[in-house]
Amino acid sequence: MRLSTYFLPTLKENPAEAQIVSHRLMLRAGMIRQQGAGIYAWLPLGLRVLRKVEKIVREEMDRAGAIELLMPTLQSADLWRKSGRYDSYGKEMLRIQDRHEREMLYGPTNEEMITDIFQGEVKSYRDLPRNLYHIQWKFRDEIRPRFGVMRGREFLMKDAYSFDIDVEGARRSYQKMFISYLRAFDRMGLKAIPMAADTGPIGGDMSHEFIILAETGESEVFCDRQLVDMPAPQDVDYEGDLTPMIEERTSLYAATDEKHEPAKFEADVPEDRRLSARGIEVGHIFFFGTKYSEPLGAVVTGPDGKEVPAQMGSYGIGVSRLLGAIIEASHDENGIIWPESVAPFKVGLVNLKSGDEETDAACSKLYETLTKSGVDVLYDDRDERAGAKFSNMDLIGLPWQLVVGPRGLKNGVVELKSRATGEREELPLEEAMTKLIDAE
Ligand code: 5CA
Repeated sequence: MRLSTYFLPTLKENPAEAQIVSHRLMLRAGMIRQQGAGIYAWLPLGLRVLRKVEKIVREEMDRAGAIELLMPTLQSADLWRKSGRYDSYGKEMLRIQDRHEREMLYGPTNEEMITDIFQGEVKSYRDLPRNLYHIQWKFRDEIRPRFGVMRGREFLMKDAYSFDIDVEGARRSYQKMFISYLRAFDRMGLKAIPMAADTGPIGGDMSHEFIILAETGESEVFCDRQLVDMPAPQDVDYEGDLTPMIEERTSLYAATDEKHEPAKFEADVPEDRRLSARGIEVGHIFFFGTKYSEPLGAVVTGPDGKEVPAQMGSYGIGVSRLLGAIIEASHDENGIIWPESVAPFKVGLVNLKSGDEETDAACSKLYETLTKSGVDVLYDDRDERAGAKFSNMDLIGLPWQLVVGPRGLKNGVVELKSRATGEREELPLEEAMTKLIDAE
């Protein structure tokens, strides 16, 4: 992408309305713009990151055997009356009437709808287990939307729903999601800490939140709670046998308890392994058994010919919130530091002297060769001061800056800078290109 024809409205000043660093940087880096309280437009740079985060989540869901579908944002009130949640959900639910005065709502979550879809199609235990998910916008009329995408009213969520014939199966489905969450967050450069949690309006018997430690975590939710200090995800061999990891994690539950009540983590974890901190909830998983399958009639015939309601769980990831969490975890005083896996572009190509024939030609060659090789490049070809280009690149946080100027070109070299470490290296042009392509 050539910056001269792109849409990247960066801001030099800190916007007054932003209280936390991720919100400030998302506004300054031209990623989002507010369109109403807790409602944001995703500008091109922000959208690219959102899509990358979404892709990682999708890949890990697929790897865990979940199947993607897409449900609508608008739902009928009648469906929610069946579960009793139309009345109990309260003011967070945005209620709408269509032209026929039919009551509708903008979905805050999809337990009712997925259970309804399931009950219409699945009749036998032979078709189980199944885990169905979608990545869709949700609306919750939060009383205090704040911190940008961190607590929005409209936000992008991945929600998955598992259906099993018995509690044992449902537990396995839950554990699969547990592991797949750790993998997904790990791939985004985040150390997520699983923590036993309340089930809130979703309901159920067992629940875990996945928390990213950050000073700016929502204090009213997380302060003074004990987080469980588990091994960092990268210490676990994901690609190999998952059994040790599952065993290690599940050893912390009251695993044989019929009711599947979560263990009192605080009590089970020795004093020296506890920590108390604030954090950001990026995921939340629930096991709720037959809470929705019973009222919505999602029954299947078991091997003995008897009908039983499906055992269900639901599994949410705050896709749009993750962008805020990643920035909270990875930035410095100059701007964002994107982990490569979610960076909007891998390389920022800085032309130190736009208009200089030789520099323009070298940059164009680099840009075209890299782009053709599948490397995402943002080429700053504008007629701007070098200093302004550098601070802009630092602000938007691309992993690599490739700096090209007339002086270096005289010696056949360009400069490659790592945003994360700040290290700079002078390299022959071809070598810089190969280095970036080979790392793909
Ligand atoms: N149905 C269940 C699981 S699919 C559910 O809705 N769970 S939830 O309420 O915990 O939401 C799932 C995730 O969405 C949360 O962990 C959080 O990361 C994200 N989320 C929830 N509310 C908001 C919000 N207002 N703004 C941004 N992200 C949010």
